[in-house]
Amino acid sequence: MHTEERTFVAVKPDGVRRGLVGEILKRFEAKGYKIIGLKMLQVSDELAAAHYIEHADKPFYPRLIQYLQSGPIVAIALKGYNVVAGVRHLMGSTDPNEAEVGTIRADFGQLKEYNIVHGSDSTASAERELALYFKPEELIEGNKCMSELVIESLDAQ
Ligand code: 3AN
Repeated sequence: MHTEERTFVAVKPDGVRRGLVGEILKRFEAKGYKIIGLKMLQVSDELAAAHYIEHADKPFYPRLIQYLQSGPIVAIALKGYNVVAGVRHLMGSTDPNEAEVGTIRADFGQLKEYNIVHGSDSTASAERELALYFKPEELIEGNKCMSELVIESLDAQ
C-alpha cells in the first residue's frame, strides 16, 4: 500500500531574488507532487532560530540565519509518494558543486552557503517545519487533480 507524505520546501532568499521561484515550482509540479500550501514571507528572528535549531552550535550558524533573513522566502508545502526523499533528490546535495547535474542546486547554485532551496530531511522534520511555517488551515489537501474536476463538471451538466 502506497501512502502519500508531506514535506516542507523553501525557496531561500537567493532563489527568490534571482527569479527562480517559477522554475523550482515547475520541477516539483512536473514530478507530480501536489502543492498544498504556498506563501511568501519574511522570516522573523524567532522562526529562523526555530527552523535551524539543530545547527545552533555550528560555525556557519550566524551566517545561515542572516542568509535566511536576507530577503523574502517562498514557503511551499508538497504532498506526494516518497516526497521527502524525492524532493531532496530533485534539490541535489547541499554543496552545489557536488550536486548531480540536473538537480536544482547543481543547475542554479555556486556556493553551499547560498544553495537556493531547503527541503525537509525526514518525515518528522517535515511535520515540524510545516507546523512552523503554516497554520493547519493554510494547508489545502482536498484539492482534486484536473481530470477529476473535468469529469465532475461534465457530470454536473
Ligand atoms: P540541507 O539543506 O542540504 O539539508 P543541512 O541541513 O545540513 O543541509 O544544512 C542546512 C543549511 O546550512 C544548508 N542548506 C546550507 O545553506 C547551510 N550549510 C550546511 N553546511 C554548511 C557548511 N559546511 N558551510 C556553510 N553552510 C552550510
